[in-house]
Amino acid sequence: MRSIVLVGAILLVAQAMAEDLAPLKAPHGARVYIVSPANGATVGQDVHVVFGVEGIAVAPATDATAGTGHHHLLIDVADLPSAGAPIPADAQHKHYGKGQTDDIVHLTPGDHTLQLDFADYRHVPFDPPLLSKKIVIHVK
Ligand SMILES: [Cu+2]
Repeated sequence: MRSIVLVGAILLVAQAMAEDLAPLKAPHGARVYIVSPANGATVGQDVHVVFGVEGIAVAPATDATAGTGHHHLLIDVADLPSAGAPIPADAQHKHYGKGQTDDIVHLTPGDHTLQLDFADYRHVPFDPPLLSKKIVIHVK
């Protein structure tokens, strides 16, 4: 009996959390793009990646102002982060929660894909998601 009550309480909390993470609407016309490197570029192992955004403002993750968000760089990510949940934080999902608009990433020789996913202060992607084109670079 007690465990049923406990499970019920956990489900209620989980439901409340899921509702809290409903994706925010992306401003109409907003777009995100990789300024450099160019798609198909051959680069050294320390890659300067410059992030571009239009129609939505960059802000630190501590800033919940509507119409703002921060960049996430997806490195060799095949499956996009799911809607309604924070983007994972690991070596393949880099967060720029201070509002950075570029980074130098160290990559191993070979082909790699780069893609930006611009998300809100909760690290949750917008609806529709603000994804850059996915580019392929060749690392020497
Ligand atoms: Cu983030």
